[in-house]
Amino acid sequence: MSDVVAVLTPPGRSALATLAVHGPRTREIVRELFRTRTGKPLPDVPAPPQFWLGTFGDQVSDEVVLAVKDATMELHCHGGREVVRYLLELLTSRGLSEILWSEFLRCTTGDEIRADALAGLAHAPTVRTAAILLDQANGALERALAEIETAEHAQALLRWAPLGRHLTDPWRVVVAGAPNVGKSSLMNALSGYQRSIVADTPGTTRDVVTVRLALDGWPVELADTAGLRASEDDLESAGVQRAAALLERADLVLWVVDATCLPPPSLEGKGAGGTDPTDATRRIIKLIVNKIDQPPAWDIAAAHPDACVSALTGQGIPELVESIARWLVPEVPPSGTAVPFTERLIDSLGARSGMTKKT
Ligand SMILES: Nc1nc2c(ncn2[C@@H]2O[C@H](COP(=O)(O)OP(=O)(O)O)[C@@H](O)[C@H]2O)c(=O)[nH]1
Ligand SMILES: [Mg+2]
Repeated sequence: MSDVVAVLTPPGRSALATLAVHGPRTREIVRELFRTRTGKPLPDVPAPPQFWLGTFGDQVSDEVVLAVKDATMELHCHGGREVVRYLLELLTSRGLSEILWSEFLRCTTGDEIRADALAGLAHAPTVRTAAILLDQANGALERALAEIETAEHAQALLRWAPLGRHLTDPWRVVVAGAPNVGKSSLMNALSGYQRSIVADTPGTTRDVVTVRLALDGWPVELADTAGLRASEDDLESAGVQRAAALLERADLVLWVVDATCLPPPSLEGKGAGGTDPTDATRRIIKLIVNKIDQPPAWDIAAAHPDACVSALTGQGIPELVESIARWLVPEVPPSGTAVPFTERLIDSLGARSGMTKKT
């Protein structure tokens, strides 16, 4: 194994930066470059964990805190780009290779699932998703995988695959429907602030507007689409095409209809996709009746809507938020549950359960 260095903090200016080093020669190299505050070198074999305040570098030297851990050492230094670059150059000139922080996690934890879970944690958008990833970093999935004996065991783990896919990536929720039914207004009501253009003229939303939200702790990317309507206007047609593409990759479509407008558009293609949990293309479509603050122009109950709201008055919006969370995550795993959270893990479980992935 070679000697490696990785910057653990994000690029850019900040108060502090952290560099981590690992490998057979790193201790010797760090001893050569590090001086404690009293000017002495590090003791021969510092027993971890230890923290030293000192300086690092031979000519220009910067103040650092050196953390000696079991398998690695960390340098906590000033966060300016030039300081970080100087320290990196010092270390690479002595033979260390610079690698990405995510690769560093892999080669120092020696446990791929833990490394992936820790890397995923950096991207977890909500506390709720971070908590599930922490469980996996702490071994929930590793233990469950070790205990798999039958195809049924693998299948049982796959039950959480649809959730596992969204621990770092938001669920995509698309607000769709005919022009003027109140899609942009609904999106604004859900996100709690004015975001899309709202107007009385059909076709005002010419493009796709997205906003990221946490609904009941689940990360959601909400997209407002141009009305699905053929148009002479080229600009708007482009928006309609993008909307169709967006619908293709949606996890949930909120199909909005207008309570005050006859006739209620038909709900073509309503219904969920396949039931195979290894299939990432499942899409749920729900019928949302909007403008219920007005007298209805048709028999709403007969259409069996999934939610009735008024984007204008906010009536039914809290209930809709709850429903969306439930549609996306019908069952919440108890803490400590093994959740497969990468496509690679889901695929290999799929193979062990005898399920074939749909293409
Ligand atoms: N009365 C009422 N009007 C609404 C409601 N939601 C939207 N509207 C109005 O319907 C019109 C079209 O809304 P908009 O959100 O732009 O529709 P979109 O074309 O589907 O995005 C606007 O004049 C809105 O103010 C509602 O819940 N009740
Ligand atoms: Mg609109």
